[in-house]
Amino acid sequence: MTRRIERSIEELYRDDPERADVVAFGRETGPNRRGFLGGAGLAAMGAAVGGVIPFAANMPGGLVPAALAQGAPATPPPAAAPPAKKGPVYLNYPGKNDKLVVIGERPLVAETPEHLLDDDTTPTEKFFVRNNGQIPEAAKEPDKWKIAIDGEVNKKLELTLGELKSKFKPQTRRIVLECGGNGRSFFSPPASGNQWTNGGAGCAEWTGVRLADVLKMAGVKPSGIYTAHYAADLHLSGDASMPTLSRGVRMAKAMEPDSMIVWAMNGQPLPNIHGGPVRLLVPGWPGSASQKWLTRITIRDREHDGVGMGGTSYRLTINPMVPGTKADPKNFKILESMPVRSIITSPGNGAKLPAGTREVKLRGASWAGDFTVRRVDISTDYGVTWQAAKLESPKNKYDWQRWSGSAKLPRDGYYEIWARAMDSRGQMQPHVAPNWNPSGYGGNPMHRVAVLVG
Ligand SMILES: Nc1nc2c(c(=O)[nH]1)N[C@H]1C(S)=C(S)[C@@H](COP(=O)(O)O)O[C@H]1N2
Ligand SMILES: [Mo]
Repeated sequence: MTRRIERSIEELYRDDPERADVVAFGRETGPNRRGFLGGAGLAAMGAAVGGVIPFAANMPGGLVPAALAQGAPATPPPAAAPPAKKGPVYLNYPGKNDKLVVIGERPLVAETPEHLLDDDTTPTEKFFVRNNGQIPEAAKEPDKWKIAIDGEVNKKLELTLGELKSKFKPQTRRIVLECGGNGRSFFSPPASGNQWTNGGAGCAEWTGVRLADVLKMAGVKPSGIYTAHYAADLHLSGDASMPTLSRGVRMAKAMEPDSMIVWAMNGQPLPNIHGGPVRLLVPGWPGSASQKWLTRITIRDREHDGVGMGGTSYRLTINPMVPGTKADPKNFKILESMPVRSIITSPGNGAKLPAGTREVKLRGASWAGDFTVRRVDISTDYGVTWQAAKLESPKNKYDWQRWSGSAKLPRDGYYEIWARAMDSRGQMQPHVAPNWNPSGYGGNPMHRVAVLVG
C-alpha cells in the first residue's frame, strides 16, 4: 500500500512551471494565474476551499481545486473566490434516483455523480440515461416485440422477443455501459456535446442472448462485414421521416461472445428508459453502439453510414490537432475501445470529516473498454507520491474492477484525493483530457475529490 511509484507533478513542474501549467491543466497563464501558492495567494486559496492546505507546497500553480472544479464547493465560497456555478438540476423521472444530474433536457440525458457509483453493481435507479431522440412509449406486450435481421445474410429472420428467449441460450454478465462522450466536460477549450463528467457510465447485470448466435442462425454471408442498428425511437422533432441514431460495428465485434441482445437489467425486465423491452449491448465500445428499442439489424458489405457514423461523431483524431481549431475530416478514425478510467466513489467530492480524522477509507471503480485494469494508484499530495490501491478482479470480461485503499491525513485541512488507473496495455490516465477533438471523445483525466478535515 505504501509503494512509491513516481513523482509526476513535481517532475512536470521542475523545469518550466509556466509551460507545465498549460500542458498539465490546459489553462493559459494570465492575470488570474496563481503560480506556486504562498503568502496572500495561499490564504485566499485556503479561504476558498475552507481550510488550510497541508500539501500546499505541492499544489500546482493553475490547478483549479477539486472543491471548486466539480460538484458542490466544500464551503460557500467567499466573495473573492471564483463565482459559484449554477447548481445542478436533478432528475425527476419514475424509477430513477433523484440525485442523478440532468445534463440535457431535450433529449433527456442524465449522469450519475461518482459517489452514487459506490455499489458493486449499479442499481437500475442510479444508472445514467442517454437519449438522442424521443423516448418511445413502453411496449404493451413485450414478448411480441419484433426484431428483424436482414442484409448480407442467407436467411432473413424475424424474431419476437418471446422467440429470442426460447430459441437461444440466455446468459447473464456484469458489464460496463459507458457513453462515448463520458469525460467530455474535461476538455479545454470545451468540446461540443453533452458535458459529461465521469457519470456517463454504470455497471449492471445484463441478461440476454449472444448476438453471434442470432447472426449465425441468419447465416452471415462472406460479404457481410458490418452491422447497422435500427430502433423504434423517433427523431426529437417527432418527424418519422427524419433519421435517428443508427450505429454499427465491425463483424468481429458483433461476433464476440459478450456482444448481446438483452431484455433484462439487474434481474428485472429492461425498463423502457434503458431501451426495453430489448436492446443491444456491445461492451467496451461507445454506448451508442448499444441500440435501445432495437427493431432491426442489417448486415452490410461496407462500413455503416447511419446517424452517428460520420463527421467527427464517435471519432478520435489520427494525428493530434491544435485544440479549438477546425477539424480536417480525413484526420479521424472511429472510436472503438473506450479509454481507461478510474473514479473515486467514496468519499464524495466535498466530503467533510470531523476534526482530528487522520485516515480516510477510499473506494472506487475502474474499467478500460476492451481491456482490463492492471493498477490503480492514489495520491493525497497532488501527485508527489502515489500508492497502489487494492484492485479486485472483474467478475467476467467487461465487468468493472472495484478498488479500495486508505489515505493518511497528517493534520486538519483541505486535501485532494487523486486516482489514476493503468490498463493492461500500460496506458494510464493523464492529468488532463488528452488528444483534443471537436466532439470531445476520449476525455479520461484522473479523478480528483476534495476532502475537508475539521
Ligand atoms: N435507439 C436508441 N438507442 C440508443 C440511444 C438512442 O438515443 N436511441 N443512445 C445511445 C447512447 S449514445 C448511449 S450512451 C446509450 C445509453 O444507454 P442508457 O440510456 O440505457 O444508459 O444508449 C445508446 N442507444
Ligand atoms: Mo452515448
